[in-house]
Amino acid sequence: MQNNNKIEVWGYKTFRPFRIYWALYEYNLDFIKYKIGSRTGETKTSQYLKINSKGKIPTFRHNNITITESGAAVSYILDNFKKPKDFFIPKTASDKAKVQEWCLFSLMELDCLSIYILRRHEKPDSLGLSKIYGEADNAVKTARMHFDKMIAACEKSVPKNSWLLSDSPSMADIIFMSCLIHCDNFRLKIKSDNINLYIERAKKRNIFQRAFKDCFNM
Ligand SMILES: N[C@@H](CCC(=O)N[C@@H](CS)C(=O)NCC(=O)O)C(=O)O
Repeated sequence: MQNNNKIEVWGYKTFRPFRIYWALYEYNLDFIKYKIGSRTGETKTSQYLKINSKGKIPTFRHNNITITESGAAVSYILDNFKKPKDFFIPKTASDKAKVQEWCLFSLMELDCLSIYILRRHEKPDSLGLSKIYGEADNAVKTARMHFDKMIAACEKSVPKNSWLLSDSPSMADIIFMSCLIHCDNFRLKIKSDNINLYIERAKKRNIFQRAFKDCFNM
């Protein structure tokens, strides 16, 4: 176990830094926040680029280790600090694989292949960055179709009354939920009552609400 001196997080107001905030709140860890935003210039300073050469948020630092992928940062937190009672850490090979399956599915199919394509190629009035990355109507259309297809594919695996793998949340819930709460921004409608109920249940968690308020400055 590591001690928890000096945990730092750069980034806020979007769903990727939120993953780290939520994990830190679950583990009841204090951290120093640098509330910098993407495309404000704050991620392009030479000082920041020395910490994160991608020029993106979030960045996580604990003592001497710096992590510039949100999923890896969450994983580090869960593995290195004292586990709270009400949090699920998989022990068996099959549970570990299931957590990974949810995380990779969310990061690849929901985040990269759906949400991020919309972010890059939607028009500015739809919160997109087509002025920077170019208009790509077909990519936008297929990203929307892909999202619907992936939601339909996973909806039966979402439990009716619990978190994804247990009665306590796990990394799978942090990564999956982070993608789901971002959909509205891009008018991605979740066409699954089961998943919408899961979202409502997850949003009721006090720790989720506190992390959300802090990350989104509410
Ligand atoms: N795979 C990275 C993605 C990070 C990322 O794309 N962050 C966005 C904001 S949430 C960003 O900084 N975008 C700025 C850019 O793409 O230039 C992670 O999950 O940490």
